[in-house]
Amino acid sequence: MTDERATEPPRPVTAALSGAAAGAAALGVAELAAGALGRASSSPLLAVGAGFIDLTPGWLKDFAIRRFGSDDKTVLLIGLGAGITLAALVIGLLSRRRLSWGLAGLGAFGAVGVVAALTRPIAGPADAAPSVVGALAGMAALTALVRAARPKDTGPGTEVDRRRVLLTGAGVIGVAAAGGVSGRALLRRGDVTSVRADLRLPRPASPARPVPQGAQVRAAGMTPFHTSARDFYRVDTALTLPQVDPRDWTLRIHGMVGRPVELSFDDLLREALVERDITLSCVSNQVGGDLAGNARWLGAPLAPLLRRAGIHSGADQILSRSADGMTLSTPIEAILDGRDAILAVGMNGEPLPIAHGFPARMVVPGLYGYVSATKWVVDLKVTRFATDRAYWTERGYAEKAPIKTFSRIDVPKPLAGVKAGRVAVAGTAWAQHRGVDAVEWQVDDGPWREARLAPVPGLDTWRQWVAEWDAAPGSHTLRCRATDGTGHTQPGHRAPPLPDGATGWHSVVVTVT
Ligand SMILES: Nc1nc2c(c(=O)[nH]1)N[C@H]1C(S)=C(S)[C@@H](COP(=O)(O)O)O[C@H]1N2
Ligand SMILES: [Mo]
Repeated sequence: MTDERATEPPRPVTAALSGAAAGAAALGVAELAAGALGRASSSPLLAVGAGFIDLTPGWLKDFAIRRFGSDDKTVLLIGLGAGITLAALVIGLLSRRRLSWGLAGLGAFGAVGVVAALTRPIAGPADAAPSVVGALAGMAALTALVRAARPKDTGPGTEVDRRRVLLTGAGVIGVAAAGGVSGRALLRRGDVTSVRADLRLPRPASPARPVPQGAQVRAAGMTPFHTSARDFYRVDTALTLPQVDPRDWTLRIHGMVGRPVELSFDDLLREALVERDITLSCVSNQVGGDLAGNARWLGAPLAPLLRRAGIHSGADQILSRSADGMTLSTPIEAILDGRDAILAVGMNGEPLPIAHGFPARMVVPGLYGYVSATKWVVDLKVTRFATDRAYWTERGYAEKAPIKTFSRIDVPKPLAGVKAGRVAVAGTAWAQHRGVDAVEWQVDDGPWREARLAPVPGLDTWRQWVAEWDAAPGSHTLRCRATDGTGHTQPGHRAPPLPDGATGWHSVVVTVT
């Protein structure tokens, strides 16, 4: 009798690899299903990744941004991939003991995908399908692989049919790859890159004020006054960029209003557009950090749009929502007080880049991005802070967050070596909508001295500063602090970004030889 050997399970390596292959087939087929649906957010991989982002508390977000910057999402996806691979190997090993255990493991995976996809803010019931179909495909693949690897009774002894194992394995990997590749290709159907490239924006009814001569400090390594779209920092929770076609785009203004409004993109372009230089900055920016950028925005003023809808008294918040379900809350008074709060469609003379909110985003000078700068915006609800809470507010950030008065040293760079003698010390300061009235700088613990301020077109952009330092040999610490238009000076006390923006003086250590 050969019963003993006939029930002998496949070798551990074969079993583990079978699990990995079955897992890959599950993900590949799920991608294909997500592609067929045309909904990236229904892909279990992306839905689970997005779920992770949503479960991230404020302090961990600040940590991830500090450590990985704009690569934070790549790091998340790599971690997720490693976790899934490990789990799939374990599922393979389990199936060696009993196939049903392996199948249960794949089923559990599918269930996680279903929950993640259905809890996305923009989910519909169909979004469960890719995880279900993927899990079923993975189960079929695992069953086929385990059967193929089972030793067969060949009369004189038992033997594993290696050819069958290899062919089955190749088939499963082929399904995984074909599913993944075609799924991704199908998802690219919705890509709006070419729609954006063909879009022509109208000229502004009110052009930007010219940038005064000298706004740009001439010093090697100095930050440019205008930030190009390519160099502009990016902070958002979107794992895949929302692809919003302007032909389908509408903006709803509703809630505590007399007449709800729905605007098409063409309606928006018919408004009297303004062009303004405005510096955005992120609440997660650390002392000395570079999560800020200054661009020329083209857009429709928000105040008249809201007034046309007829705001009820008692409303104090605009809860804005993006195409991917993100919510941000902005105090109504900041939008109505006369500042250039706009629904932007253009950035630096072009349609908004997709990563920066194409086709429309909010820009409100003076407020951190998370309470004002909604990208891919599709909905404005007029409401009250007491009624509705936005995404980051629920994660520990302040409800209201005016940008704090900030200055940093851009040159010399930290730990730079410089020659003794005349050295240009220069940097960037901002206090949007209050303006920067002074920047002082200090060497070691010497006296504070006033730097020369470069001219600016208005209160809503950052302002460059420069000073001449007679540098003596040795190691020195340079420090700076700004004072805004209300007379408030940036405090030396170090506070972290959470809950309403970092404080502290920026310092740079340099070696003079
Ligand atoms: N839809 C959406 N809009 C968003 C965010 C987001 O996560 N989703 N992040 C906000 C934050 S925290 C900041 S600082 C700014 C950054 O804008 P940028 O990426 O164009 O620099 O966008 C804001 N708008
Ligand atoms: Mo931000």
